[in-house]
Amino acid sequence: MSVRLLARLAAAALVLLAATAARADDDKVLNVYNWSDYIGKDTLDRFTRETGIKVHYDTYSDNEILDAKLMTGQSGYDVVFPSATPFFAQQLKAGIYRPLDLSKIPNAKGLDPQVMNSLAKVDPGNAHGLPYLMSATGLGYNVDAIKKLMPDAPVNSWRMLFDPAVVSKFKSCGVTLLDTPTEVIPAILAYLGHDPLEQTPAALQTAMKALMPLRSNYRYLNSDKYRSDLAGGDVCLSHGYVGDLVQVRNRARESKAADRPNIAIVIPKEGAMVNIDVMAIPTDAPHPDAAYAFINFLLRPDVIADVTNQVGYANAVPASLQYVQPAIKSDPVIYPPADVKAHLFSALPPAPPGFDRLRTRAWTRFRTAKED
Ligand code: SPD
Repeated sequence: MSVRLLARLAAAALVLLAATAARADDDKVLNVYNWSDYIGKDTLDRFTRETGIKVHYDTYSDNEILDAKLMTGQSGYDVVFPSATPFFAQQLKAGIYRPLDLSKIPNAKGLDPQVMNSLAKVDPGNAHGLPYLMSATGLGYNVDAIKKLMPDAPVNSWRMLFDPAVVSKFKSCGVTLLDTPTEVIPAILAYLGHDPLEQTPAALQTAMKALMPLRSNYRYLNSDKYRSDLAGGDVCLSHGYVGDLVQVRNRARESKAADRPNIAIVIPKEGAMVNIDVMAIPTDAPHPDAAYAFINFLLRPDVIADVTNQVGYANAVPASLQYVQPAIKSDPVIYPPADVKAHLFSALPPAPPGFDRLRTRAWTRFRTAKED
């Protein structure tokens, strides 16, 4: 063999080695897109310590933001957390998720069969997504501020947000709504005594007719900002995800400020949305093996219990309850008792064709409507 040939072979071997090393390195990376404040402070570091996989972690505050990113394709994410209905259900129809290989997620065996069954209604055989955390959507309020403005306020009812005679009393101290029609419209339909899950032009019209004149009572529509504002006493009444409101309540309790607010949380008596956020792997995920390792890690009872303890959302792993703090396990807004559960509504089905556009248009009109 000539010296030149030997040199060429050695160079080729080096290139191959470098490529293999780069690929191995690449497998040690994971890109996650999750809701904000929805994981334990040290969960990602623990995962990296145990597996050597480095996590790039981005957050969003609305299903709509995740949806837009996923539907344009090539998001670059390996694990995402859409709400089961209507978003995950709709995205499944667009074929954007990989069928899961459950042999790579052995901890999935520990998932609550009831939650799996309810998820299977939108994802037959639980083929593409597994439950992460769950919560109702309700109200958080500053007890003293509300009492001062209306001593007999109907605090356990959606009237707080949607009855003009009630919500107008709180305008001065700051009322906020989640910036998503898939939460606000079912809530106002429940308040009006309609089927909260009806998605017809007539139901939309009913909801918007009641909502539009109320616009000036809401200081803003936002799914993130209200948390620091409510905890800091800058607003007094917020529509929010109960787990997020639990974090607000904790933050206010831990505050050293003399005027720290006393925050109460309610699931309104007319009923409220409850939803499961799902872990799923996009079809074009660049690191599917790392994604499997992460989902399996999150489903370990001690790991998911730690997440529940820190973020105030219930999980679907019954064996984790032994590690969940008693105060959280027994908190009726986090793990609602049967009588409250009976009033929760879930499974807003994927919108009929054309309805989504109608709803988005109506929502944009509402969001940008002029203040009085
Ligand atoms: N900060 C975490 C928020 C998680 C909210 N889950 C959304 C449920 C939608 N119905």
